[in-house]
Amino acid sequence: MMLRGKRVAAIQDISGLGRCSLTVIIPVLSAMGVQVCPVPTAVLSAHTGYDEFVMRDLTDYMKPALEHYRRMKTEFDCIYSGFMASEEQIDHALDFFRAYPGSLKVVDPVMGDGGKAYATYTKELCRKMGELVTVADIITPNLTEAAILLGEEYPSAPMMNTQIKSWLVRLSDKGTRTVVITSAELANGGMSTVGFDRESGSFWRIGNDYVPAHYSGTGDMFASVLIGGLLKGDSLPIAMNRASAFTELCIKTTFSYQVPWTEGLMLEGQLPWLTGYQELSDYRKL
Ligand code: PXL
Repeated sequence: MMLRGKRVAAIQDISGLGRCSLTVIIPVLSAMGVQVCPVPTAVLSAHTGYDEFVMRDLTDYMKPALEHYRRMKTEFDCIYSGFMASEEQIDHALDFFRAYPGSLKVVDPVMGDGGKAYATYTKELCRKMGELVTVADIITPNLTEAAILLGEEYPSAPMMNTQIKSWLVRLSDKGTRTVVITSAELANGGMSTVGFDRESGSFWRIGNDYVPAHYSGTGDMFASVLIGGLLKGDSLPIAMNRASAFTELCIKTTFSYQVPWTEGLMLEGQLPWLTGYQELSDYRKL
């Protein structure tokens, strides 16, 4: 086999304004030395959090693109899906995952934030996302998405460790080996990123500094660094640590400029952090 670096097929939209999905995933993974092969699902002038945006749906591009990669016998080390514009796009994403059973399969079940589903996410689309997570090796919901997937109310108070652990296990029961939940506020630990690896039975927690703001594309950044770390050989807690640390750095940078949340994270000046090798050990057992 030809020697090459790691390659990720990213089944994601590209939004002009607002730094999310491919405009975050490509720079982040490239800085980590991982090649991104974009499979664009839609082109938007700005993400759906803007009052106005124009969009061109690329659903009919997904199947021929997959067929082309199959004909070429293209190998992918990872297939990674995120924001989905329709149920049909989820069916095509399922075909991608099934076509590459040996790849690391990552589903970021993008559906909402802050306790609410995004405007374009109907009940049916959320139900279909529940189908997509069952084929993944790793899922990275935020707390809102975890609640939607489990049919639970968004927690109105900080969660106890026993409760968040049971959410992690119940999500893993859907068929996923590794579950990482972001933006979970814990009674014993504050704002945290938590993870569970079913094979080893281990639970992990990374503490996050609270910043009174949220920005679009934060979940895309977290998942991208997590994937880059895992593909480069990080253990799960170290990859979670790397993803949290870089995301926190970008959040704090952006917060200092007081730009609107819609603009996303000011990552451009921070990319060198990813190109160097950071020794990390800020994880805890959950
Ligand atoms: O970051 C998630 C995301 C990705 N793509 C589009 C979005 C969003 C979140 O709103 O609108 C188009």
